[in-house]
Amino acid sequence: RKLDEELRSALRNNEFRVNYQPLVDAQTRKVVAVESLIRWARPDGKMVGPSIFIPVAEESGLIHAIGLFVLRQSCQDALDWNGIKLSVNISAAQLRDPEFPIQLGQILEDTGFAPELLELEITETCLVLDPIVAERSLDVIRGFGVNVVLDDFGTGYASIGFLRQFRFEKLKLDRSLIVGSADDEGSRAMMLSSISMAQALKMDVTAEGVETEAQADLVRAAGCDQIQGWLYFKAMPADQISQHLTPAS
Ligand code: G
Ligand code: G
Ligand code: MN
Ligand code: NA
Repeated sequence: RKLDEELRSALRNNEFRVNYQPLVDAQTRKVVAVESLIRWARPDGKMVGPSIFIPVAEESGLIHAIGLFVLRQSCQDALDWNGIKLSVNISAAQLRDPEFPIQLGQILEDTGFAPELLELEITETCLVLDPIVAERSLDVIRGFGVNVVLDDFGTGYASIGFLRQFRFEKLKLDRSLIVGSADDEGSRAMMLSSISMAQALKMDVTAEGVETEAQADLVRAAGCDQIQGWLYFKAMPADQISQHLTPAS
């Protein structure tokens, strides 16, 4: 209740910030995309991470307004970034809102951001809760040219049938699959078979949470397309992204 009210006033007072974590091409190691990650800069100077307040925002319904803020800010910021992709996290509640595709279309129109460069990261929870509405919305969203990415793969119950039904353009392997992969045979087997499966289904694959060269070597050898993790970059404010991009030729 109290946090809920604080979030409302945070939104009114413009206290949310969007940071961006670069993703690199597994082979060239050049930055090919960024993921938007929200932060709350409180008036007392504290920075609060999304795992604290996103669940509260989801419960109170404030996630709709916060989510639209993140999308608009991200599309605006990414206009300057030489055509790299922009990946934005979308909550289940947002995807279940029938107004969402219309609002997304409006943001694309207002900002002039190229829909082909936008990816929405969703988790399987969205789809399990309400597969009919989700599929209808995803059709509209894809009609704009926006890609759909399954986030946090390896933490839930996504079946192969499920992956085929929703035809995601990309799969993001959760960092729990990566962490053990360099020294634990079970994790490595799961990581390798997830990558093979994604390739068989013609999906791009990103490995998340890569922190060591050993993990990067492993996922690169397994055929991962992109790598995201502290080995290469942490999330940073918008004004620090350009310096990490290769100039457009
Ligand atoms: O940046 P960090 O690791 O603290 O993020 C924690 C969680 O918050 C992750 O699961 C991430 O997907 C989620 N998250 C970050 N930014 C956003 C956002 O803008 N919208 C939603 N719905 N989730 C976000
Ligand atoms: O759920 P989602 O995949 O959207 O969450 C992304 C979160 O993972 C962000 O909060 C980001 O800060 C965090 N993250 C990104 N790279 C790394 C990493 O290399 N190690 C760890 N521990 N967390 C990471
Ligand atoms: Mn994500
Ligand atoms: Na993830």
